[in-house]
Amino acid sequence: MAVALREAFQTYQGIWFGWTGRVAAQPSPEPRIVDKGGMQYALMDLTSLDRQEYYNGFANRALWPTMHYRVGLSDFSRADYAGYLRVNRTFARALAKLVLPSDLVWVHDYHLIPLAAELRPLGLTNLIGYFHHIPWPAPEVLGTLPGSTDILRSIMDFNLVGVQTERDADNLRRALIQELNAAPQKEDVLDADGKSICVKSFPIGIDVIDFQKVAARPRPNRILGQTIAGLGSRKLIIGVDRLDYSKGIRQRMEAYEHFLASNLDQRGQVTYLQIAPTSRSEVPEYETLSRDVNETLGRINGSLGEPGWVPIQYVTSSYPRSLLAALYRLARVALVTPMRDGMNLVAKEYVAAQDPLHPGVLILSKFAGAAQQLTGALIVNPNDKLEVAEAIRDALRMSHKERVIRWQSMIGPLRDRDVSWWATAFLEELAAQQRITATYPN
Ligand code: GDG
Repeated sequence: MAVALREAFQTYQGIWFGWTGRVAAQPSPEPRIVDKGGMQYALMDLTSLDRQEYYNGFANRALWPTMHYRVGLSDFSRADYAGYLRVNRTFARALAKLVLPSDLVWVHDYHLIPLAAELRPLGLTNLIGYFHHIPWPAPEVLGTLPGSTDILRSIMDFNLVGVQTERDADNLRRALIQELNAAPQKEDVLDADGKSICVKSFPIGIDVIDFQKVAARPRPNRILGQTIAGLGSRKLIIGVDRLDYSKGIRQRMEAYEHFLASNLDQRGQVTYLQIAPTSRSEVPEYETLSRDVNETLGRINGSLGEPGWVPIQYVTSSYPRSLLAALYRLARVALVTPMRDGMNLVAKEYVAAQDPLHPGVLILSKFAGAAQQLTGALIVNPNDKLEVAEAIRDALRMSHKERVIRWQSMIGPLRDRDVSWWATAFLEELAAQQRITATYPN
């Protein structure tokens, strides 16, 4: 996402406003202005209580699981929710001083849903857009989260809400109609509480040309050399995900185990490399996940491995982008099987990184937003281990001709809807909205 936004900033002038990711005992209420790499940043620290309640708490332990349909993992607390609102208010007060009357304000992701509702009472009538990077769940699922009606009410203070897929847009529109009695108007516009909002899908893309270049000419790297040497004639299967329960890493390992159990001739012939950089390690559910994945990994490698062959290679450190691109290109198969995902950029990066003459095969979950666009992938239900195991077998056996046809069907649409298309489409749509005229009480 950061790569995508940096791209947008090269085209449009702007200030990037946000949290430094750091905590301070007494953070300044004024943002620190930093110029770096041709961009201007306005950055704020938070207190450790803010980080606990706002970031680790409501955003990552309540909103994130609910939005990913994991209602059972969602842990709502009123204190966390109050912290979420408090930090959004702090951000709004600092940001309001930087915004000029003609500026467009583009807000990103679920940490900042109430930001427009906090900015409006400060007198901002600017066009404010919000892009939601993660899934927007069905209204019945969102409705399980306490505070969700307030969240929907605060959404109405944006002029434009962008989501990844038409499925997400439909879910949000239905929630606004059901919970706020919103009235649908022309073309994706709904009215409620005397306000108007446009809800539309803008599938995020990647910088396809740059990724192709990097993959074709990677920087020399020790790990790449070792991987190539270690593979020998074996085929490589790759998975790349933040270590997150939404990504289905444990389930994927079990599907691969199924594949090895039902295709004995493949033992020793393939290697599955899972790159899973640790994330949100302060959130207890992520600790549990890490333990589960390690146990599954140990069991599979212990029971199926042989001297000289480890079925699954697993790394939790983050690799440089150039190495990642080269590994994608080396892999005959990519396993991208999230249980839910707004889009999933790894799927797009894998396709972009392939050698056009010898492309690999993408196995993609039907619950990733990317499945709406990448129809040349083998589309699977990640809950069905047998189906995923069969897809692995089919991908490894797939003829050269079919691999090329499938890849060609995906690369064109990826190029047409790259990251520049995404940023431009969103900003043009935002600029085309009508400014609000209502005044808000202070
Ligand atoms: C959210 C939504 C939506 C991963 N490991 C390494 C590394 N990565 C990079 C990948 C990719 C990015 O991180 C992950 O993007 P995803 O889209 O797969 O997933 P989230 O982080 O959950 O992102 C998602 C996205 O926002 C954008 O809207 O698609 O649905 O959940 O770019 O390459 N990069 C490097 N080393 C690693 O080890 N350099």
